[in-house]
Amino acid sequence: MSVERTFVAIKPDGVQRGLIGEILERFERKGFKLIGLKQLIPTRELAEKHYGVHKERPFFGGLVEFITSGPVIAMVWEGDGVIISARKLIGATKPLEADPGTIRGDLAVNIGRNVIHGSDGPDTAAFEIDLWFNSIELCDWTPSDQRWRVES
Ligand code: 3AN
Repeated sequence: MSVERTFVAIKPDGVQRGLIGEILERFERKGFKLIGLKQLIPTRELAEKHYGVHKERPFFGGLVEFITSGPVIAMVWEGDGVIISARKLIGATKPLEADPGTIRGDLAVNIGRNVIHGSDGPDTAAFEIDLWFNSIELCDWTPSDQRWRVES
């Protein structure tokens, strides 16, 4: 398993519901490394680029309205296999189908208010990290307890 980076965002519903701490804690406790973190209200241009693959879908307009409706917490997490692992921590897109123990399984009920986004593959992760962050906002560092998480 190789060290990867992925883009994760707490959507406006997660921020408004006070779930930032709970969500950050799940990624920290898993052992992933936080490389970038910021709060912003996405512009329409950013939202339309981010959800560009869905632009022909009937829910695209509502999705863009929703993601631009308030603050979002944008993050980059790093670690072995973090792209797939983050998707597992997040759970299925439809919260009612997400397993208990996952973020959506525990904290959401509705597909249009599913709290969190995570990149779905290496190409998407690279695209989304580049879209949401400048390189100066990404911090490469070594946690002091790193040797207790991964074998060197
Ligand atoms: P995921 O976020 O799990 O990768 P995608 O990429 O299929 O899921 O969909 C992106 C976002 O679009 C979802 N998180 C959800 O908020 C929204 N979405 C997907 N399908 C629907 C739908 N049928 N109705 C409303 N919103 C949807």
